[in-house]
Amino acid sequence: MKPSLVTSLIAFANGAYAHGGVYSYEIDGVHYDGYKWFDPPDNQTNLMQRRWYYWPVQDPLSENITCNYNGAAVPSAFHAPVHAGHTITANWSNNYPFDKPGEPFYCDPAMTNRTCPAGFTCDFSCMYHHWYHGHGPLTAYLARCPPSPNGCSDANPSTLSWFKIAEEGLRPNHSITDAGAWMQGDLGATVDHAAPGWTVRIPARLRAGNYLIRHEILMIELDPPQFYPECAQLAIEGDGDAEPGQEYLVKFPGAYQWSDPGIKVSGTLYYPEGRATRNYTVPGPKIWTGEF
Ligand SMILES: [Cu+2]
Repeated sequence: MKPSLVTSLIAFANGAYAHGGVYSYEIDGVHYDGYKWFDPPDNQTNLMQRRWYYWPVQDPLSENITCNYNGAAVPSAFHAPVHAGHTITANWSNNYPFDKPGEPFYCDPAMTNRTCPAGFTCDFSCMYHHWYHGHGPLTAYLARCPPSPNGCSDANPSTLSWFKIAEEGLRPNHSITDAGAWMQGDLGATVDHAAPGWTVRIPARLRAGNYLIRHEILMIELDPPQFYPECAQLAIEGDGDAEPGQEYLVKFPGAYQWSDPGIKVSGTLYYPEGRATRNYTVPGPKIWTGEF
């Protein structure tokens, strides 16, 4: 990393409220709440998502790169059903302290104090605001869990073999600093609080079973970069028999290095060499779709 006064000041300004993660999923029209990092895990049942914390992982070699801080299974072994070939949408939010666009509204980030300013309703919906960052790729991975009566909730995600099923990198004819260059920026749309999520397809021929899905936002505006990995349990159905070959499989940590071009570029966006960058290589392995 290259410490500088400029990036330190930006990092400070983009404080705790500028972070977040996946708060819910949609599969075939069904909404699934995610894990609420600000509520005790034992109060939360029927969750597909593993535990997470809103603060970004800032080291691609960290154990936390796999499934976030304390990416432990939740008390229930619930796996959301999804048919191979169908889609799953992840919905990101940050913790930015505004209740309505333009209206300052404070929510204690630890939610230890839920009192609110007069005239506001304070529940955890005050946490649900649009993704704050706009530079860097989105990726989605799957990993098959070993056979177990509890499915993936017994699995240690860092021992699993992950394969990438989707990515959204730099859009054509953009430099990495452009507004609109990244789908990540779309997640921050502020129309009636209706920011879009990101929808990915489960490979149609994938062998059925219990899988973890790992969504990741990588924010490259600052140095060090910010990784937001989130894992969730899926029961994938179907009669396919396809599985990715070894060349598609990676471990987390292990899949990323500081020297990966798509990571190394972090923090250069506002310097001449970075501003001119019009090619971006998304970190990680090539995508496996299961198609021939
Ligand atoms: Cu952030």
